[in-house]
Amino acid sequence: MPLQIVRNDITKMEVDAIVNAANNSLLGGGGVDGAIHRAAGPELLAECRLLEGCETGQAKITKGYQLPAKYVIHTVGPLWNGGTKGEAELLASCYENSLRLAVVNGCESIAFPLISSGIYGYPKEEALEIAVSTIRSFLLFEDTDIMVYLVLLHRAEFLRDSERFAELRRYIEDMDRMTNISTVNIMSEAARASQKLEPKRRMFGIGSLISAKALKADESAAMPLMDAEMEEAAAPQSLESILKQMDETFSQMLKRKIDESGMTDPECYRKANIDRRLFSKIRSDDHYRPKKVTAVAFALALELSLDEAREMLMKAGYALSHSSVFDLIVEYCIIHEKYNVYEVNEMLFAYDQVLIGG
Ligand code: AR6
Repeated sequence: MPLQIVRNDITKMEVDAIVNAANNSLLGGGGVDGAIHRAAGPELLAECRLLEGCETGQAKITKGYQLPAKYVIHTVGPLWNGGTKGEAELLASCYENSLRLAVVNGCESIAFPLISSGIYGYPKEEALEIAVSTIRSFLLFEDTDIMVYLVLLHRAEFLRDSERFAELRRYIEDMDRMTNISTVNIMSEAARASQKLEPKRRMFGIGSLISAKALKADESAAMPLMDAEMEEAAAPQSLESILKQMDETFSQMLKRKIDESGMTDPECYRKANIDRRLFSKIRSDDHYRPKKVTAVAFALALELSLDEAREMLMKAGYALSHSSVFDLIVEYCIIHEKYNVYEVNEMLFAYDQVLIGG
């Protein structure tokens, strides 16, 4: 998986390079900077003294000394100043310049902390959004197979409660009510307390499962209509279409769908957050059975409809169930055409689910 979000202490990461969220002097400090210097030993500071500081948004490289990582890339994030002082651009350039420096130095893997989101006060949610979108663009548009880890020290509750995921939260809650699945631990108490859903809202939350014409203002009328709609979706298929589906394997369907989409193979596996070698394996073996996270990644990258996604998953032996949080998030994203695998992974990470890709 070319970009993985993980929860860990960055000083423990066994990668070619770890990134340090430093200050302009490069002479150490608190937070992740302090942790890296402590773990690397005094030789790191000695080498840093030779670098003569670093501009905000730029990056410089040193050896890793006693760290498991071969290199430390020191970058200086912006101090949060309300968001009007070019903070977003500066933060994005920290990721971009660090990635370039890593590639130029032959690194095959790199781990980032969430730069600026601690002592420098950048709102964590926005900092994460910038990190993910900048890394994504780099991986999509630069010719590199570098493996990137975004390392978060703590759980990402801040994401689960964020406004950006409010609709997803409602969707999971609605499904929870409908299916009576136990998602007691899915939502924080704060999020639950802040959500008093009005009937209409709830209906729209269930949203695209119900056709617009079926929506009525009266909540009690919504349920039977919805059941009918779901039954319709589950109507038996013709024998011919079942046989056709049985004939085509996952790998064959993937190749056909890539051709139909007009994408090239690299465009597709990069968009799916899939490693080139894994893609080659799937491509060359018609009977390859991918993991569910891999199959889902391709369904999203190919922007399949929910029915097509279900079909593709079925070929690999999987289904989407309403009693699994992972499946609900995937279903929500497909229904709402949120096909950006990297953003889907942010949602999955927020809910402590396994991430998509391979
Ligand atoms: N592993 C992974 N992430 C960590 C670790 C760790 N060991 N320790 C902290 N974080 P910060 P900044 C997270 O404050 O905001 C220093 O004094 C932390 O939870 O380290 O860019 C420098 O010298 C947060 O999400 O860096 C500068 O003066 C993220 O790393 C200033 O702090 C960044 O927090 C830079 O501030």
